[in-house]
Formats: sequence, C-alpha cells, structure tokens
Amino acid sequence: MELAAGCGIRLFQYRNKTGSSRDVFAKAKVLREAAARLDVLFIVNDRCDLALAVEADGVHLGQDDLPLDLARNIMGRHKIIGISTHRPEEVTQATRGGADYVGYGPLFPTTTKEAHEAPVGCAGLRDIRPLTSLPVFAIGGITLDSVEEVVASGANGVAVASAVFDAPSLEQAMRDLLASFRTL
Ligand code: TZP
Ligand code: MG
Repeated sequence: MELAAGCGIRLFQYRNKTGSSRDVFAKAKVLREAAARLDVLFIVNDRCDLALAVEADGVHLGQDDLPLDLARNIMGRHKIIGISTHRPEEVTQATRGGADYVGYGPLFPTTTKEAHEAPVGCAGLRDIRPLTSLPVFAIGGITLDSVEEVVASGANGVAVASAVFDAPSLEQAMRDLLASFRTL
C-alpha cells in the first residue's frame, strides 16, 4: 500500500473471500491504519460489518450483497458505498438508490474473479456512461494496453489486480498505468 500510495494511487479496496472473520478483520485493521497514515481511501469489499468494525471509509457491494438501502442504514450517510454493476439497469438502480460510485465490468475476460459476468467491453462502458453522473470505475482484465481506451470510453477510474500483481515490477506497472491516465 505504501508503494502504491507513493506512486499516486488514491483508493484501495480490501477483498478477501476466504479468511475467517477474525483473520480478515485483523488484516483489514492493519491496512486501514496504513491508509489513514498515507491519506488514501480504504474500502472494504462485501461486508458492512467489517467496514464499520475497522472504521473504513466505505464498503463495496456486489449485486448479491446487502441491498443498497439496507447498507446505507447500516453505514450511515457519510460512508462511501460503491456498487458493482454489470448491465445498464443496475447502473440506473445504483444511481437512484444513492450509491457514491459504481464499478462497471468486467470490461474484459479475467482470471482474477471466478465465474464472472460476461465481459462488456469498451462499447458496454460507452453505453452506460450517459446513465449516471456518479464516478464509474471500470474493472476486469484492464491492462496498460487497454487503459487509455477504457478511460476514453468514460471511466473515471480503473480497478486493477493482475495488471499490477502479474507485472515484472509492481512499481513500474502502477506508474505506467497512472501516467497513461494523466496524458489523456
Ligand atoms: N470483479 C470483476 S472483474 C474482477 C472483479 C473483482 C477482477 C479484476 O481483476 P483483474 O486482474 O484486474 O482482471
Ligand atoms: Mg461482493
């Protein structure tokens, strides 16, 4: 996280689908504290309870997680709630329901998430862009080669895993991704 924040990455999502609650809490707490020190946003995936327990900046919900209205009741007005969306109706629903941002994807095939929805491509992103004024984070199989087109198609940000973690140099990959954003 320190390396990424040093490169200019501003938002981190903690995603752990396998650990015990106690273990996930302990890890999230360490990351939460690091994020506060580094002055970057820290969002917990899937779970409102965990997000509140570590005093995260917010929670990121999928279509199978708690519905947005219930999550808002739990999280309160001031926490960030992001929603994963895969089709236009979900973008509209998340916007009307008071989400703070939407994730849209997967843009491209990815092996990071098992059993993911069908890829929407840049054309799918361009289709939903007019449906929301919320920030849209594109996700799924985005690489240095595709990031410019993804941003040109309307993404306010991109969420990546393998583009960074599978790269020969984490730092170079992050710097390259951010640089291609800035030249747009
Ligand atoms: N949701 C849709 S695709 C994805 C998630 C969590 C994985 C993104 O990882 P990568 O390696 O950048 O494709
Ligand atoms: Mg989820």
